[in-house]
Amino acid sequence: MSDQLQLSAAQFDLVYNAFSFVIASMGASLLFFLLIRERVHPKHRMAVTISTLVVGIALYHYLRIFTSWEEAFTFTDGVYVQDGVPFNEAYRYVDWFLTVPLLLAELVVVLKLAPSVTRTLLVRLTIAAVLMIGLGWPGELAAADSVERTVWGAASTVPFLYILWVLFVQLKRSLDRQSAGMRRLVDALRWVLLLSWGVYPLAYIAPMVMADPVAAEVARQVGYSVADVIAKPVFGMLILGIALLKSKDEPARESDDLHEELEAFGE
Ligand code: RET
Repeated sequence: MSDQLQLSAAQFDLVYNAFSFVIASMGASLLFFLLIRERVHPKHRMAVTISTLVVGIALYHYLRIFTSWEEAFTFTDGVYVQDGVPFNEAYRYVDWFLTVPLLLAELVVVLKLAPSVTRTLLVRLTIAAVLMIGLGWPGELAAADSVERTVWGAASTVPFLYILWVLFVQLKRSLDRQSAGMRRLVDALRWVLLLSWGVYPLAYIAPMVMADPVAAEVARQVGYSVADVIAKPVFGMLILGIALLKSKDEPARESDDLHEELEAFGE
């Protein structure tokens, strides 16, 4: 995007530390989801498995983003000049291509709706997610004040709004059959999703609405980073909460394990 940006040490470090914070959050939640999975009834483990994959994929991408950020700048005369290898923005979009459909699948799978409803939701949400990211990408490459950035951004907003509509309007209907505790958790989940997903388009338009291109770049990187922590580990924790709540309604785990062991011996 903008070449030869000059960042103060504080601005450079803010982004650097934001990436570091994301790496720590993804790594810690990866471990946590792995350690806790035994506590979730096997019937509801799939959602937790998907959360584990999501934070694992993000951990990898943030390690690469972090290195790319370091390599893009040199420290000269007290400022960080962006004269190194171009910062690779694509890691973020590649990450979303994998993680956004997975996050949506996580949400749909944990609800345990009728198989036909689950299938339809998964297909529609995945297509919309791929369109949203694919249409946003050319705009991200375009200059801050270009018509392209506005047009691609607007095009990407269409599938984005469709996803929100499915989650808020359509899913609400299928929630009526769930328990009160579940409904509260799912409601919290949808708000966390709305609040974190809403940050992405804001980070995207930062270079278009902020006069200072350096401040805009810092806002964009920090915005995407914070949103990623809420959309992946925090969202994953709520999904885990739902899976644990549902596990309580299943037969005791010990007998289940015993049953599985007996089955393994052909009993
Ligand atoms: C773009 C382009 C501008 C318009 C819109 C966008 C939306 C992006 C979103 C991304 C969500 C990513 C998540 C990642 C977590 O793993 C592509 C920035 C609407 C909503 C949830």
